Amino acid sequence: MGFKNLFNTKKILSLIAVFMLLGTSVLFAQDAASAGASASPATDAAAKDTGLPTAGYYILMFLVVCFFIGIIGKVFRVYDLTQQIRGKKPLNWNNVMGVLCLVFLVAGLYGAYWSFTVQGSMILPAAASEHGGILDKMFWTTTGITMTVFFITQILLFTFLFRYRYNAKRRAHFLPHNNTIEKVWTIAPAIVLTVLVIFGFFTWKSITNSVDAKGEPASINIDITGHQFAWELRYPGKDGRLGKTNYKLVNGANKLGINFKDKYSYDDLQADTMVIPVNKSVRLNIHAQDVIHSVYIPAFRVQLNAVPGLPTFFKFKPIMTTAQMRAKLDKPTFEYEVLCNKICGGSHYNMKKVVRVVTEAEYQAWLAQQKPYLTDQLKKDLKFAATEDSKQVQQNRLALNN
Ligand SMILES: [Cu+2]
Repeated sequence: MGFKNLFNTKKILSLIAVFMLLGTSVLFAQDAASAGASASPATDAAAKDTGLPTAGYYILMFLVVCFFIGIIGKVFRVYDLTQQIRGKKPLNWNNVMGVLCLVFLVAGLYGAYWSFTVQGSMILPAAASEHGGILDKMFWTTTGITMTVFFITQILLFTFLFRYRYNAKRRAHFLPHNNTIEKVWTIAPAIVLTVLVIFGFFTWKSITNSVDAKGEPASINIDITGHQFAWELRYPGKDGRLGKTNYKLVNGANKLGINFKDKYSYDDLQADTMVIPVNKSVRLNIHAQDVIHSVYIPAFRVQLNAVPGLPTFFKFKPIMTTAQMRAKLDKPTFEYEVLCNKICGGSHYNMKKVVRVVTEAEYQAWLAQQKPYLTDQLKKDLKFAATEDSKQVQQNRLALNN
């Protein structure tokens, strides 16, 4: 047997397919194993028990479906041939394709309906922030318009395919060009898209308009800093102002690089939970220390990238306390959350913190319990007191020299 016979195209392709199947199965198995290894033995067992199919399973299922469609096609072909041998009318494939188009239309429309009713129930609850309502309105307007267009065009497309399928008795009308049709299908979407874009532009402008209205009390300034893989929060102390930061000052003890020469920084507070009072404007100052992260508070419809070296901010006003939302959703354990919405690395999923919306009194009580960033240890490390002393010494020296 020659070398060529041993390795023909079919054999090589089959071998590649087998290797791909094995490869993906092994990869998926490793993923499950490593996920289990990092967790406790109990969760390890649970991970193995999930019974999630591997990529190989889906590829096999796909091949099986293709195989069955092939068989059905062959059955039709055999039927067609026997009809011809018997001298009867052969199968009209145009009718078959036309009916299949209708079947596809009905199945597709049912699929759209199914995804609306099944996934539709998973959408976010009503916005818990002031600007969130406007965003929701925009979302539903866009969804309404696109869905209307979707249903009309799909129904027309497949009905026309069925209605005007090939018929030997009918001749098709040749339409090389029609300016009116060209104008209609260019101008109509252009108008709709322009309206949507302008609507979005003004909505975004109203949301991100940073200027405080006259007489409006200043927003509560909260710094949120993303790093792999956590969010750090910084609240201003009694002075209501946050001290400056500088990335060059970042070290083990001063993880945010707070410039403690700035007197506003002395009383800056650290917090583990983002607690904010209801119906008060909050200004989130957004920073990142390593890669691009994204501050995302879905319940408030807040999302903005956290870019290293480019501080940004997002102002919003929560309108519903956590307790009110729990009662509304009938979920006693519900919590608002701030998440990272950029796949920023292996432990990206760790980047979440609880956000709790409380009454003003509860907020003040909570704030009083938070610890300052400038701890006694940090004061020692930074020779904070020493600098004050050395200034005094220098002044004394100056006085002596004079
Ligand atoms: Cu991140």
